[in-house]
Amino acid sequence: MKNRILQPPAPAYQGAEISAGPLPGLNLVGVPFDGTACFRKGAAAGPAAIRRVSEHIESYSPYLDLDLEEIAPYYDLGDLTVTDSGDPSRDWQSLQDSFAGLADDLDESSRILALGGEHSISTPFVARCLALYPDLILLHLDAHADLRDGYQGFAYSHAAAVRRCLDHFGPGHRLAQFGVRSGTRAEFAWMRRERTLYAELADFIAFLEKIPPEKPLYLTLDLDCFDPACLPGTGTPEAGGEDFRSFMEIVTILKKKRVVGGDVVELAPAIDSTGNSEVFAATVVRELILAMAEEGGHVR
Ligand SMILES: [Mn+2]
Repeated sequence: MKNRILQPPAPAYQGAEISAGPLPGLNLVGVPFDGTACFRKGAAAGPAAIRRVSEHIESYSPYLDLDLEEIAPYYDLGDLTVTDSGDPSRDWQSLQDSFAGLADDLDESSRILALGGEHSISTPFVARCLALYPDLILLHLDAHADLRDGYQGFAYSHAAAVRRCLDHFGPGHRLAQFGVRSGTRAEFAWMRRERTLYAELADFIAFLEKIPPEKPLYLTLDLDCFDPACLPGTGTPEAGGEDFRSFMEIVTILKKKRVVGGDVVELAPAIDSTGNSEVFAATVVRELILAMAEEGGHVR
């Protein structure tokens, strides 16, 4: 791997060596960053935990009837280099700089599945896809609305993740949110007014089903959208939430759609001493790799 802004990946999810030129197809990249977390830190350890436990789960998904070993090649680029100085602005800038280095190696055919890290890491990845696709739909699965215009004095806080993505929206872009059950009165008023929130799974499924197959989608998945009973290892858990079955109903539809980018954020492995959360997260990542592998007919 030629790019010095990336640290080498762990063995799991590691694809073939990439020699030169734009990075083709589907690429994983870890973003071990939790510089803006407001409650409990630990999401910086997310990418390493997902890679570690991914070696111990099956490569085959009975839900999608696809196998990681049979799909088109995908690549684990390793982790973006980020700093942890305790100064959110400085650390956020280090993330921007590393992302800019990665973006130099991407072209329109490069699709990224980013592994957080906390939710603030999504913004540069989402912004790249918004710039490439003027009709992109941003799918936001999260317990939190993330629509604040900054939090605790910092504009790029993870509590403002979606608000910062909206800064990059053009007239043809659309936001669709699911799982949100925590936010301010103002955030909920905005979601109701703009009709971005799907409160019931059936409504969200119906919305997804109707999306034309060529429409570009980006999925930003905050793992705290799951019920804390399923996935307690996250910094800001919320009672209630989704389980794996309802998630797979969504993924089964996404498999038929054109997902051009995504991220899975907010796994904080140390918060769950049983280790179940990281296994859950790795399984979620496996399903998303399989669902994204087919975009553009890349399956062998
Ligand atoms: Mn959240």
